[in-house]
Amino acid sequence: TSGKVIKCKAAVCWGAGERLKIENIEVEPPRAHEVRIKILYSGICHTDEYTRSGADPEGAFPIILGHEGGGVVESVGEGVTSVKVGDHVIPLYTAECRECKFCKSGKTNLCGKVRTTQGQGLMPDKTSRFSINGQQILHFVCVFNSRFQVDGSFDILQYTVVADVSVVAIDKKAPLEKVCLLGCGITTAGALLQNNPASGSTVAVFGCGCVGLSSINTAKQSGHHAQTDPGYLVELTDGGLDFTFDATGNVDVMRAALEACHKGWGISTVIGVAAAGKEISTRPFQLVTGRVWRGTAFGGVKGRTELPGIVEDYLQGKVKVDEYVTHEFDFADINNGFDAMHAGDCIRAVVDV
Ligand code: AHE
Ligand code: ZN
Repeated sequence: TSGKVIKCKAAVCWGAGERLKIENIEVEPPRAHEVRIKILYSGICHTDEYTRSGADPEGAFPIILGHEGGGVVESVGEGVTSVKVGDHVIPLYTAECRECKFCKSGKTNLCGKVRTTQGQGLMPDKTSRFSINGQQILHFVCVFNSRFQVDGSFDILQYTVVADVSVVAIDKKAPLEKVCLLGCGITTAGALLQNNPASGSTVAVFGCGCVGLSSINTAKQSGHHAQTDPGYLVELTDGGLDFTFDATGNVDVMRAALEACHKGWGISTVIGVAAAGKEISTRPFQLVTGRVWRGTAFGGVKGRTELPGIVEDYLQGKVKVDEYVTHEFDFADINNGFDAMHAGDCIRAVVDV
């Protein structure tokens, strides 16, 4: 298949608020510094639903959603040295080029190299690798949910194309149907560790989806006391928490999380993604009196440098992943995976692409 267009099926969202439709699409080969990946599994994240629903100010259509994938490198474009055909990989919605101002700063995991085009649903050269009868279909962040047939054969394969700075090879021993969650939810929850909390700190996490629950485990495993009941918090902690996290995306909850922080030193970290037009507010006095309001993406993790180590930690039982997969769906039932997120009993649904 290397160097050839692959014909396949993909779950396409044609417009804001529409259900995904399974369509025949064409996937072009990777160009220079691009990687074509056979995606085997993809988790469904609230951010996929957020964009599908029309709440994302950057949302553009038609698009193929998905950004929590696990797969195998099918082919690489010219100049790709970081991964090779056959590698097991996780695509990264937060790239790591190691060359831009952000990457070189040593202060952030955010990378500037592909962010602008990624937000437009395009590859770095401002084009898409996906099309339907010549009509361009956009990429979402970096992964591609699809099931498709290579010309004339009955093989079921599934592919996406990403920039080489947006993908990392991991240990082949790790089950991709589980560690795909490290492509977003579980890794994002590592936000706690970014604050270098002293052992014994009090931590509250607002929002108990994949990110929230995993944050609680991170807190517990690093020797902190985690609580999730906001009503109980300020009283219980004699003045407030050392650290709080919003994993809801609800701006009122973000405010509550800040204000549940201890005067003088409490740090509240925003992880949740809020809808278009939403803004946060609090009395400035909350900050004057020493609370810090901050945010983080992808848990502050530099994907290419750090994700392989997180996979090793998972393999050694130090990072929980399997526990968060509560639902599994076939590709044809992908819309049911989106419905499951609204039903309340779903931590993560993984699609067998
Ligand atoms: N496009 C939105 C923002 C979306 C957003 O905040 N995305 C998260 C990843 S969500 C994963 O589930 C993020 O980390 N963003 C960092 C980045 O560089 O986009 C908007 O409001 O415009
Ligand atoms: Zn996500």
